[in-house]
Amino acid sequence: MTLRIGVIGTGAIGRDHIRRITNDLTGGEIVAVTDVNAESAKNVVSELHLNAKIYENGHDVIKADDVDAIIVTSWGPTHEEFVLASIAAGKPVFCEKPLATTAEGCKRIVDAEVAHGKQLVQVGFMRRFDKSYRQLKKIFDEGKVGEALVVHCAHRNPTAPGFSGDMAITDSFVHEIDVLRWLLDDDYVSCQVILPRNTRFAENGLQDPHMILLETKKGIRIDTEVFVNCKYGYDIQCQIVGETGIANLPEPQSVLMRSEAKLSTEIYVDWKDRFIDSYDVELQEWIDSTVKGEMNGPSAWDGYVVAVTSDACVEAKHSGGIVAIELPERPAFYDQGNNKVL
Ligand code: NAI
Ligand code: NAD
Ligand code: ISE
Repeated sequence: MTLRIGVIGTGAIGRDHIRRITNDLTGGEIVAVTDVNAESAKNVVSELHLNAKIYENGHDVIKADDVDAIIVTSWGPTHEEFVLASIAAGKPVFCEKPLATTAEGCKRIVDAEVAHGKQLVQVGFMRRFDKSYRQLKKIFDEGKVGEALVVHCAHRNPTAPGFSGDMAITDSFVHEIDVLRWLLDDDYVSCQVILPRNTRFAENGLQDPHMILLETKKGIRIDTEVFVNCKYGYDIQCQIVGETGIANLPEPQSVLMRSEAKLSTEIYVDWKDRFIDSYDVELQEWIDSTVKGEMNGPSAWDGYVVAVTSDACVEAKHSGGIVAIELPERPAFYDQGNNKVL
């Protein structure tokens, strides 16, 4: 069976997901698209030679009889509305992060999904599908470095066009929030944000970099440098310090060069390239499991936990204090997936 997919939002990542489903993956076909910028939707249909209908708005895509499943890649503030409408229509929905821009919005989605009675929502946290993170998790789960004590991370973008306010946390650091609780099989209890000297390259009054400290239930301490105008490249680092050893996230594969009196390897500059394989695996697994009637990736609950943690980090940034991260019990409904965290 081919999964007939409708896409809401044909910007940077929407277009990229449409391209991969159309050209690289199997089992899915884009049959409907929409974008508030009608020109953008039209362009993607003609440039990628899609046999897809262009709709006036997201709700018409969700309602269309020939659409089996939805991908939401519009701007963050629109996600909640489209995910809730997909649940109301009983259709599986893959939503790019954030699930909603507030924790309350994510909770409304969790409540709607639980009331519906079947898991329909997957959130676009693609690092869980990344080969290097999966290798690191395997080593850790096999006990090769013992129990984790400390984790050091870095999330660096060369530039951050369009970033303002707290987006380094709400748009970038959210990936660490998701992937680290999956990696360590733990949840967070508190956070603190330390603001170092600001780079002169930060625009729009942005603080950059941030040092974000998280403490987990098991007592693991995580420090992450989030530096979104680092200039030199797109660089994601993660090191687990365990009781008996250290495990590092593998560097992306690239040719080791000896040239011009230098021994060097390339560093990516774009998240699209660094995680290109992960997005492929993520969407292929989503198509395959959706066709089987399953939902195995990051859930609405995971999206909610990220939002609660991200809100606490924003509060900690502005207060300068240590902020508790408090979550309600996870509904038993979410035990059935294979992506359990705690
Ligand atoms: P973008 O700005 O390039 O694209 C967003 C698109 O949504 C635009 O074309 C806009 O016209 C459209 N749009 C906005 N409101 C709409 C509405 N109500 N109905 C239909 N279309 C609407 O943004 P980008 O970079 O593609 O990001 C989109 C989403 O993907 C964001 O939520 C972002 O956080 C997420 N994202 C996830 C990444 C990941 O690594 N998982 C990477 C980049 C973005
Ligand atoms: P973008 O601005 O390039 O694209 C967003 C698109 O949504 C635009 O084309 C816009 O016109 C459209 N849009 C906005 N409101 C809409 C609406 N109501 N109906 C239909 N279309 C609407 O942004 P982007 O970089 O593609 O990011 C989109 C989403 O993807 C964001 O939520 C972002 O956080 C997420 N994202 C995730 C990753 C990741 O690594 N997982 C990477 C990039 C972006
Ligand atoms: C972007 O929106 C993403 O989601 C990327 O994965 C992330 O690494 C980057 O920092 C964000 O700007």
